[in-house]
Amino acid sequence: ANQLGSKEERTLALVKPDAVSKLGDILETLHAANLIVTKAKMTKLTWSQAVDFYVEHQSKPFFSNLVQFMTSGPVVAMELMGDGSIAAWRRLLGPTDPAVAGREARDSVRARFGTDGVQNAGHGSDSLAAAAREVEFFFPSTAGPGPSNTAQYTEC
Ligand code: RTP
Ligand code: MG
Repeated sequence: ANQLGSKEERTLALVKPDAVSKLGDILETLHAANLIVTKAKMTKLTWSQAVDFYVEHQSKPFFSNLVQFMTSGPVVAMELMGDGSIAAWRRLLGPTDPAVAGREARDSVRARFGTDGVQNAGHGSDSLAAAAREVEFFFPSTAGPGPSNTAQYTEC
């Protein structure tokens, strides 16, 4: 079956370190939008994990600031499921820059909880392929039994 637009579409939502204290508000926002949290994990990314996660941005001028920020405290990773969840969650996040979000999407997560252009409260996968990669990144399905399945992530 074609997953595009299906009720079972999944995406990866990250609550970035600057917004982890607002997790309750963000869960309320997800609930109001009929997005279901099907997996969740709080973890502190290592430098190398943050570099891997954002490897597509490695040549951008903000890359080291981004990795510094993403490793500055715990993040909350969630798999979301719902009709058009990839676009729906990015719409709830709002524009990348919280200052722009404050002008153009005042109710968005980034307008409400973002800090600045790098510290912008949340991340959402931007395609079906990215969602598949990013859900697997935080919730690997291939690891066998035993502690190695989870030991790669730091407890908070
Ligand atoms: P994300 O990937 O985190 O969901 O955000 P996005 O698609 O809206 O933005 P993207 O262009 O993919 O950028 C990834 C993250 O890098 C930081 N950033 N800083 N200072 C800057 O100009 C700048 N641009 C991007 C943000 O944390 C952004 O979410
Ligand atoms: Mg992006």
